Amino acid sequence: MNNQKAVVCGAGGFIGGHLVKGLLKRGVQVVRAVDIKPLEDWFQVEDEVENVSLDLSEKASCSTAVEGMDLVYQLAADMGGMGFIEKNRLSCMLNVLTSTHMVSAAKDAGVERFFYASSACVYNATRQTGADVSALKESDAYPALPEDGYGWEKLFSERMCHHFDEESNLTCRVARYHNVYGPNGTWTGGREKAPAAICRKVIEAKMSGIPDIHIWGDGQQTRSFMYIDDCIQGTELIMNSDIDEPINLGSSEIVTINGLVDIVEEIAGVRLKRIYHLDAPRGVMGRNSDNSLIMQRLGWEPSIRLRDGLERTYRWIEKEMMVGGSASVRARSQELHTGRVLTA
Ligand code: NAD
Ligand code: GDC
Repeated sequence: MNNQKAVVCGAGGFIGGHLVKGLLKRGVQVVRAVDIKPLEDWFQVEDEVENVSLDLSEKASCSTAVEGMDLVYQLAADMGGMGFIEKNRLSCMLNVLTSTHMVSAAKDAGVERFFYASSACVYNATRQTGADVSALKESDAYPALPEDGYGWEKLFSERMCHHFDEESNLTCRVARYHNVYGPNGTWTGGREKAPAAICRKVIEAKMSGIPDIHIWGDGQQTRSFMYIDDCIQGTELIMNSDIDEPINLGSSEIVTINGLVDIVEEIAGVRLKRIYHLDAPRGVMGRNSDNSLIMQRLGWEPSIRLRDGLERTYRWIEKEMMVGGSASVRARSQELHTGRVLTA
């Protein structure tokens, strides 16, 4: 792979930023990194790469992004955690422009391999109604009843990739990521997912001296969370494999949201009063990744323990919040405490 040229799209975001770094470390020649955000807003920037700001919802920009490339990693999407995707279904659906123009431009440019980042949100909602849900296997995406907006777009784009793979010379690989967390991700602002949000809320409580935590839902919901290093390794394995159908890339270590809070409290050395918001965005009641297929095909599955990944994530967010200053943290905590900002 080392003399092949790669572009990472969505490189200014969480997973894309780590992917550029991970590929470079493994000797892949990442030539280009692309994101719609201005460079100063990227989470991570690698100087040895050509870093470009382009709006990939436009076909011409996609052609520029993939020009001269052998490998394309398509992670660009307007997305976030439940707080974002439940209220921005249209923006999520419009990601179809980016996904479609990207795969089409890659084919036109004679790219060899195309990776598409799909999501566990493609799975049929009726299979995720209880906390004690069975782990989702790949076939559980059909008959289709995915998360409205975000999940429909991912499912449609998966199928688009499938047909490009089937009917053109472009080899497409698709991973269904299950909730990914780690340092250098979004931890505030409304797009953050539960692991980062809970770390931030615990740190806010500690710094402000207000010993409460606001939790969305009743805390009994279950999820599995994949640490970023496993995500990057799995992405590379899937990209280089002969797996021509969408495949789960997620941890199978299931935890309740209350259990997640327990772990973060333990890392922080605090116990907080829990306040549950039953009308806050909750998503499905239970979700876990069935890893039989990835084990069968790759002999590998994500294995970083949640406790270990959360420790690293917590320490990183804590550092970020120190830089932000404890005064702003106190003010923010105060807002949360009084219920004026429920979604943050
Ligand atoms: P992220 O929001 O941190 O990164 C996505 C990046 O895409 C952002 O930097 C954003 O600016 C960029 N982008 C959005 N629209 C664009 C456009 N039109 N042109 C160019 N760039 C654009 O998200 P992430 O967590 O790094 O997720 C990466 C990919 O993985 C996404 O496709 C996401 O849907 C998928 N995914 C992520 C998770 C997760 O838990 N993080 C789970 C399932 C799937
Ligand atoms: O946002 P998320 O991590 O996304 O939420 C997980 C659960 O944690 C939800 O039930 C939510 O109500 C609960 N929760 C409790 N408190 C909080 O403060 C909080 N903030 C957040 N964000 N959640 C809280 C995600 C999608 C992604 C993606 C992955 C794929 O759904 O948002 O875009 O594709 O799934 O697995 P989640 O796991 O529902």
